This record gives sequence, structure tokens and C-alpha cells, in this order.
Amino acid sequence: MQKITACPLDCYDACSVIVDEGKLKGNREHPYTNGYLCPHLNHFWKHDRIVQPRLHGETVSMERAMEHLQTMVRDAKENNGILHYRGAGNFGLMQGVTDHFFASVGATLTNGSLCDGAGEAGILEGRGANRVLPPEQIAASDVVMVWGRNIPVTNSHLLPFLKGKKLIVVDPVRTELADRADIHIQLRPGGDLYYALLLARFIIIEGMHDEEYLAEYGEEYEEFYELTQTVRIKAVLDKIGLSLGDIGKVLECLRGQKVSILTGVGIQKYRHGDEVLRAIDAIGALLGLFGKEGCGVGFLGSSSLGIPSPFARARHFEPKPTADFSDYDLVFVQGANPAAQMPDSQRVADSLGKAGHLVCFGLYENETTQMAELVIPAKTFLEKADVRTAYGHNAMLEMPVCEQSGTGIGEYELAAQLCGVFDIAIESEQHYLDYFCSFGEAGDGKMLVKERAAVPYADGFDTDDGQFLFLEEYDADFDMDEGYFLITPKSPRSLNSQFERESGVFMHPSCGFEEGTLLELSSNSGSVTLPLRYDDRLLGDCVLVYSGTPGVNNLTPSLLSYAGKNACYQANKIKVEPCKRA
Ligand SMILES: Nc1nc2c(c(=O)[nH]1)N[C@H]1C(S)=C(S)[C@@H](COP(=O)(O)OP(=O)(O)OC[C@H]3O[C@@H](n4cnc5c(=O)[nH]c(N)nc54)[C@H](O)[C@@H]3O)O[C@H]1N2
Ligand SMILES: Nc1nc2c(c(=O)[nH]1)N[C@H]1C(S)=C(S)[C@@H](COP(=O)(O)OP(=O)(O)OC[C@H]3O[C@@H](n4cnc5c(=O)[nH]c(N)nc54)[C@H](O)[C@@H]3O)O[C@H]1N2
Ligand code: SF4
Ligand SMILES: [Mo]
Repeated sequence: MQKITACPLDCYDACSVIVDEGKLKGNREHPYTNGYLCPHLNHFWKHDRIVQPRLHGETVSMERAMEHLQTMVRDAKENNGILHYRGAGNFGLMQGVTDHFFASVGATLTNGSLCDGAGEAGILEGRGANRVLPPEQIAASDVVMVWGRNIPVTNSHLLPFLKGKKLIVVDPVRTELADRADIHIQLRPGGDLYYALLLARFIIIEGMHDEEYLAEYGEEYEEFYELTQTVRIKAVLDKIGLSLGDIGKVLECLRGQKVSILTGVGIQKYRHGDEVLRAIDAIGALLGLFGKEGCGVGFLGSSSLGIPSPFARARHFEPKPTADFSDYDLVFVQGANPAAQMPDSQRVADSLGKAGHLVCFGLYENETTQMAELVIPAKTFLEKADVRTAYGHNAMLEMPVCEQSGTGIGEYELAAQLCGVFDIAIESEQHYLDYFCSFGEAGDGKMLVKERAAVPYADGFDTDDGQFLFLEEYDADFDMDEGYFLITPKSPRSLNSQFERESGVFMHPSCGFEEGTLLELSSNSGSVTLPLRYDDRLLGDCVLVYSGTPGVNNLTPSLLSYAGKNACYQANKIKVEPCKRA
């Protein structure tokens, strides 16, 4: 019998999936899924999952694993020493049920983000809430400006909505989308804040700003104009690798059109990531793009907006990118691979190694499970009930049980067992599922999260006075010191460290090293040796290593963004040498 569920993965698209005798197919009836999936789900069965719990390297029963976990929690709880570190390996809302247990026993949880926290902080500063720009609005625009988002790879279900639009791509890489765009602005990595400030300045110089709109929603725009005047045009354009023409031709393309600007995580992997989003939002505000049909600025919208968590809240938090595991007696990792995906891998490995006890609750073997004292296999998304929302659209998708299996344990079941033992109140699984679904309502061929406007910010912003708050100062960390810029985007083959991980470094063929050479990349944080592959889509002063490549985060720093406690994966410059051992 066919069942309909949703892809659980951390992805803009949140596809609706038909499960037919174990086969996974894209749902034709769902307007955002359009009948196809991506390689991750098409090859879902190819990837070996963890089948048995493991304690000190020995296979044990689930009963034994859970008993051991209980003992560890009991001991660590007394010392106030538990860290619950949860990633987004599965995006279902029910994943948070373990927070309920751990928060209730006084554990520390994480805040901040490895992902979109810097950008979101900027959006919250300017707009007050981070609302999704729905695909329907994008489809109604004339011009789409894609800024640091790799749509064919990370958000491919949006492609049908871009048909027939004028396309501008701002990306240091000549991506597939850049190749077919009307305009490609190939700036140096990290140059976005300056570029956005210059665009904003010329929007005003050229009189393209929407004065009527600004009088109502952006009163402070003149102060912002003064701020944009502090950017030295010629010097800055040289620095970021652009010319005046790169401003002029984009403004010509935007003039008088319905414009959607789609930003992604690429532009905010820096300490000043919040300022980049604020400056791009300022362009949106100046042009009056917010709250208008066929217009807007979209980032990774808040997927939980309007759905308050039903779970207990923690009182102690540790910033996710810099968490010090060695401070804890028990570290419980769920749906994540911090040993590979957090920045500064050497520090992370050292710190994980010094945790009293490390437990890993997940689906696949990875660097973190290899270090863990106890490994607990999870159930797949087909074997447990859940509900999900997304950061690329406003749909809500139910995820019923599609398959029975004796392997692994679901998050609800694990949390419920622990709550039982420690005498903590927890509602039934169905209660939480119903609770989540109560925030959904039927829309056009889909369920939507209630009260998420079809045209976001149509009634002004979510700030105290409804006004857009322009950036007031900036601290663009743009480093022209020695070394290459590191770009670390998502791979088509992996989902961060899940599935088929990449294993090379990519540079322009003019780099002076022979293809296939083992190169030692090093930064202030550490080094990694990877085979060189040519990629003529790159600028000469960039090295590209995909997210999920083993060792990539040896190169990235233990730094938090100025706002949003986000990781700064592209903050370090890189030295490249032939590997001496080769
Ligand atoms: N250099 C560099 N580093 C990066 C990034 C980058 O761009 N460059 N990107 C960052 C970003 S945006 C993100 S979001 C993070 C992601 O980093 P992580 O959150 O660590 O995510 P993954 O690497 O995808 O690992 C997810 C794990 O979840 C487990 N899992 C999957 N499904 C389930 C389930 O149903 N239940 C349970 N319990 N476990 C499950 C799998 O075993 C898998 O190992 O990486 C960050 N790291
Ligand atoms: N196939 C696949 N899909 C995924 C994921 C995956 O790992 N694989 N991960 C999922 C997750 S967790 C997330 S957060 C999303 C993120 O998805 P995206 O938002 O698309 O993020 P990235 O791929 O990191 O980077 C996007 C683009 O930014 C560019 N870029 C890098 N640095 C800069 C810069 O300084 N300025 C500008 N203008 N552009 C820059 C990169 O070249 C890249 O083309 O994707 C999700 N979807
Ligand atoms: S595109 Fe995203 S949501 Fe759709 S199947 Fe692939 S990973 Fe899942
Ligand atoms: Mo992410």
C-alpha cells in the first residue's frame, strides 16, 4: 500500500515522498515537490545504517544500551554535567522530544548555529522576524537575484519557479546557475557586505528608492545612506574584484521590476555574517520589495516560526560552534557529527576525547560514532511518526510510520523511556503529533503552517514599531592578507557528512600545481592533505573544499560570528603547498 511522508533531511525543499513497497518517489501532487526527489533519497537504501547498539566497541542489546545510558545520566546528573548536543540530521519536529528529557534533568543544551545563525541574527535585527519568502512570490517576480545560494544543488525544487525570469547570480564560483544567468557577479569571497552597501548607495544616487514605501516603513534610510558613503568606491571594488560596471548593470536589470533576492548560507560564513544580510535586506527595503507580490528577500526562513515548542526549555546553553565537551561528564550527541562538521576539528576531537562519557545517537557511522563509548542506532524516518516544516517554503508535512522494523529506537521512545525512569512528565507521542499538526491548515494542494502570510511583511515588519531597522555600523572583516580564500559549500553527493562524501580540494587549472597532486592546506587552525582537482569555475585565489569532506574543518576556526553565535567556516585564509610526505 502506498503511503505519503516527507523527506526528513535538512534541506530547503522538504519534499513530499510516496513510499510504495519500499520504493521512494517524489509526490506529483505536491506543488513544491513536482514528482521528483534528489540523489540523497533516490539512493537512500544504498547507505549502510548502524544496526546494533555498541558499548565500548562491543555489540550489545538495546535493553543493555538503554540501561547503560540511564546509569550514565544518573551519575552525570548529580554532578550537573550533561551536554545534549543535537544536530539536524533529521528535521522532524519530534526530534526535539529529547530536549524535553534533557532540559528536565538540568542538562545543558546548545544555542547558536553551525548553519544560518549569523544571517538570521541580521534579519532579526532589521525585520524582527525571519519569514519564509514563499516560492509562489518568487514565481511571480520578473527578476531573481540569487546571492550565495546554490539552487541546482541545495534547493533544486525551486528551479521550476525560476523559469523565464531574468537571473542575476552573485557567487565567487561560476556555478551551473551562474553559467546560465543573465548576469554573474563573480566577486571575491566575503566581499558581499561591500557590494551590497555600494548597490544600496547607487540605488539612492540613481533615485531608484521607493520614497513612499520608505516614509512608511524605513524612515531611517537617510542615515543608512550616510553609512554607505563611508565605503571608498574604487579601493573597495578593487579589493572585492569588481568594477563599477558590476553595479551599473545590476541596477539596470532591477530598475522598475518585480524583484526577489534569494540569499543562502554562503554569504554569512564570516564573523560579520549578520551585517551582510542586513545590508542585502536594506536593498530590499530601499527598493520597497517587502510586502509586495512577486517581490521580497528570502534567506533560510525560520522553519518553526509560529509553532511554539511543546517541550521543556533548558536553563543552560553552550554555543554550538565552540562547545567545550571536556567540561561535561556526559555528552549525548543526536543527529549530528560534530567531530567532522563543527569548525576546528582538532580542538573538537581533543575536547570530545576528554568528555567523561560520549554517547552517539544516529543513523550512520561517522567520525563521532568512532569516538563514542555508546552508540545507539536511530530509526529511519520511515519507521517513526513525525511532522516537519521547512526553511524554503511554508508547507507542513506529516510523516506517518511507513515501515515496521525491529532496528533502532525512535527519538520519542528513547525520551519516553528515560522520562519514565527519572519520573519526568511526558505526553503521549500522538499528543505531540496532534499538537504540531494543529498549527497546519489546508492550502492549495498542500498543508501550510497557519498564519504564515502568503506575502510576508505586507503589514510592516515585526520590529517594535513596524519599521525596518537599517544597519547602523559595520565591521566588514575583509582580509587581503597572504593566502587563498577558502570556500566550503555543499556537495551534490552528500548532505553535509551524510551519504557520499567528497575527498578533494578544487582549484583553478592555472594554480601551478598538477592535477592529482597531494596538497597540504593549512590555516591558523590546522591542516589537511587532499588530492587536487581542477575546477575552472573558480577564481585563481580561491580553494574549494566541500562541506562533509573529511578534514575540511581542520582548517576552520573556533570563532563565533559577531551576532547569532554562528560558525565562521570561511574566516581563515589558507596556505597551499605540495604535501612533503607525498
Ligand atoms: N566546512 C564546513 N562545515 C560545515 C558546513 C559547511 O558549509 N562547511 N555546513 C554546516 C551546516 S550548514 C550544517 S547544517 C552542519 C551539519 O552538521 P551535522 O548537524 O553534524 O549534520 P550531518 O553531518 O548531516 O550529520 C547528521 C547525522 O545525523 C544522523 N541522523 C540522520 N537521521 C537521523 C535520525 O532520524 N535520528 C537520529 N538520532 N540521527 C539521525 C546521521 O547519523 C548523521 O551522521 O554542518 C556544518 N559544517
Ligand atoms: N546536496 C546538498 N544539499 C543540501 C546540503 C548538502 O550538504 N548537500 N545541505 C543543506 C544545508 S544544511 C543547508 S544549510 C543548505 C545550504 O545551501 P546553500 O545556501 O546553497 O549553501 P552553500 O552550498 O554552502 O553555499 C551556497 C553558495 O554560496 C557561494 N559562496 C561561498 N562563499 C560566498 C561568498 O563569500 N559570497 C557569495 N556571494 N557567495 C558565496 C558558494 O559558492 C555556493 O554556490 O543546503 C541544504 N541542502
Ligand atoms: S531535495 Fe531535499 S527534501 Fe527533496 S529529497 Fe532531496 S534532500 Fe530531501
Ligand atoms: Mo545547514
